[in-house]
Amino acid sequence: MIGDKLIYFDTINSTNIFLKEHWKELPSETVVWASKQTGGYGRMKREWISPRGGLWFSVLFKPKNRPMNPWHYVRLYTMAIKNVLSKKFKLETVIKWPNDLLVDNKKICGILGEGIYTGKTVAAIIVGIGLNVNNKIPDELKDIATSYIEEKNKKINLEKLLKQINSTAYYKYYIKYFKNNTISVFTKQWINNLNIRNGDFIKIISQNGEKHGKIVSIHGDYLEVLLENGLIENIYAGEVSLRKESV
Ligand code: BT5
Repeated sequence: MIGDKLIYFDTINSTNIFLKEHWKELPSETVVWASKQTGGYGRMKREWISPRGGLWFSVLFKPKNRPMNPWHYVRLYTMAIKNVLSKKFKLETVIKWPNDLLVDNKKICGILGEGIYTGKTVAAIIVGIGLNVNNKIPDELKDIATSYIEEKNKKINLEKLLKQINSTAYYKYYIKYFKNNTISVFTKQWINNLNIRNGDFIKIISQNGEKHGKIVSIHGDYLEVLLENGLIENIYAGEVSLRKESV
């Protein structure tokens, strides 16, 4: 089961970095959890603010006969956390493509998947989960982020929450769908839970600037988008941030 091996730190630079340094000697499904991170990061090495009170953890997967694409494992955790927050804690969230959970358009959870390659094959996948739980949101993030305590004015026991998330990920999704012939069923479920639909107008923000377009079709790892210049382009999950636009 995910988390049978659990490594806990009071304070660490980043739980993802720990697994990047130790993945070789650790078994698949090891969980590393820290009460506080001093060097937490997100995609494109953006800072992830991780004070005490939040749930900061990473999971190691060494997939044998299982899908190799790190994005499947990011999706696994968006679904598991959405499910646990709704069923056990009465907090509804929406999944923002490709890796966030939002409450009223504010980010409560961000997930980062990283692949470790030996040559061209993936030897390990590290999924880092940042969930704002009992932590107050600092002023600089107030407009874009929220936490469970800000929404509900209640606290959650972090160790119990961690176990609930991992067992939901494992029993509800991982052992059912994480096989090469059933993963597409899971991806479809995930797409149905997204806050975007075919036909939505979106703004795509990447390192090369902004583009506007209309979604033609939604896939796990990319969106097919009709751009303003009339061209259809595939927008890949690793590269862009999306802002939904009204017409
Ligand atoms: C993510 O990146 O959303 C993935 C974050 C993954 C963090 C976990 S914590 C455990 C593990 N160890 C790590 O070092 N990382 C993982 P991205 O989509 O790039 O979003 C980053 C952006 O979110 C930042 O640029 C800020 O705008 C915003 N942000 C930073 N800290 C936040 C927080 N605590 N809550 C909400 N938003 C935050």
